Amino acid sequence: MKKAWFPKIPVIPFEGPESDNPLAFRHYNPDEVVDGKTMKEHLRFSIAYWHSFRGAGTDPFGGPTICRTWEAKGKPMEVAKKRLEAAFEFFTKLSSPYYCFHDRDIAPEGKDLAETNRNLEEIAGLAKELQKATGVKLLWGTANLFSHARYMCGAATNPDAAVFVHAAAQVKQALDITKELGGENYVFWGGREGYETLLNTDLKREMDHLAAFLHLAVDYAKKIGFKGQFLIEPKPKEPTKHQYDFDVASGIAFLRTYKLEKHFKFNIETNHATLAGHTFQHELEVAGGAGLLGSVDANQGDTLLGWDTDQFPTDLKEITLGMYTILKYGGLGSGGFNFDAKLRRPSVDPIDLVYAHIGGMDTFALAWKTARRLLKDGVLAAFVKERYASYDSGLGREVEKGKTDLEALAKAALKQGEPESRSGRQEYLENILNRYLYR
Ligand code: XUL
Ligand code: CO
Repeated sequence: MKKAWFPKIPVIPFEGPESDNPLAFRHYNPDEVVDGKTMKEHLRFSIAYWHSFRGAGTDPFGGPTICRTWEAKGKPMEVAKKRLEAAFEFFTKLSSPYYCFHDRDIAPEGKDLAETNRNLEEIAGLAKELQKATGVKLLWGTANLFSHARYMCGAATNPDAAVFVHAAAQVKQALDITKELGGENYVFWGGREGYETLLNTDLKREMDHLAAFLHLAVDYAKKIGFKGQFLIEPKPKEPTKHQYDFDVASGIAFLRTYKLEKHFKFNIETNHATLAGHTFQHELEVAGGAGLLGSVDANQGDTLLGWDTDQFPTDLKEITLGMYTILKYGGLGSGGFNFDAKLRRPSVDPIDLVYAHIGGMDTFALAWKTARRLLKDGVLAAFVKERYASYDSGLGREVEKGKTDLEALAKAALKQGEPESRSGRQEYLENILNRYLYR
């Protein structure tokens, strides 16, 4: 790459937990081999193009606060190219093996769809070169079907079929370039696939249309030989009042209703989980239990704010519990940990972006190490196993195997008397967790 866009930022070294160098990793040691794989390969970190390279600090009350050097001058396509070079320099300096983008993040819209498509194709060509030169790979691609005014009433769920058609064209090209760039997954986040009011909405028809849209994508992927994993990213609301992919449980019902469950897994985002009134771990448990754990959008919300603040993740307890569930279910497969997180509005310097990612990566690396110890020692698992032991034999076993009936159980209940009261030991277990978190 020709020019250093982050001249003051070195390749971030690993210096260990005792280091007080703010520009060093304390827990993420990309090259350390653990169980035959490097930490880089285990953790599969990814940087989100939209926040880190398109985010400018705007909020509903104010315009941009952040202006990077590569954005300062030039035509949109020239800026897009400089931005892409800056991004790959950043990915490399942070030892992030992956990145993710929406089609419209990397290339500007043209005067019509044909020009927009050409812009994207050209920029994707440059992305391919930069991927080759740096070894950074594409974790997933997606299409932005929510920013443009045409999508104000949804994309696949828009009442106007012409908008559905436009969105389909966008997904077709996004799939083409994701395949071309070796993307390992493809994400659908239905930001505007929901409604503002039921007064003007045919909910059933909209959900049918969303399913039809996803089937079209699955069929096209098959046709072009795209082998990546399709992912649904649930979120209950924002920007819509109600989004159809509300949470993992409603997502599973949707996928099964429309016979899509073989083709999709879930991309679970921490802040979306909390917006749905769940914990991050809850969403991972529901997906893991259904064998549909796909990938993670790593961030965190703010308990005092009711919207998607997309902060960089620093909450060790929340992430360790999530990581515990992920490891318990055998990991994320082709997924990874994508930092779908943005700087706070006053964090205007390039170095803030570096601190933010160091913090996020170190939080996940430490959480991963702690969760591995928790699993290896088996303290929580042993307690849970014992708690359900009555289902391992006798009547409990018959219930699980579907080999009993209500009459037999009613008879047994008369015989066995009142069930014994047994403690759930929550406080004891919380103390154990703290011993692992803060030792
Ligand atoms: C929005 C969000 C998206 C998706 C990709 O809340 O999380 O950025 O991750 O469209
Ligand atoms: Co996300």
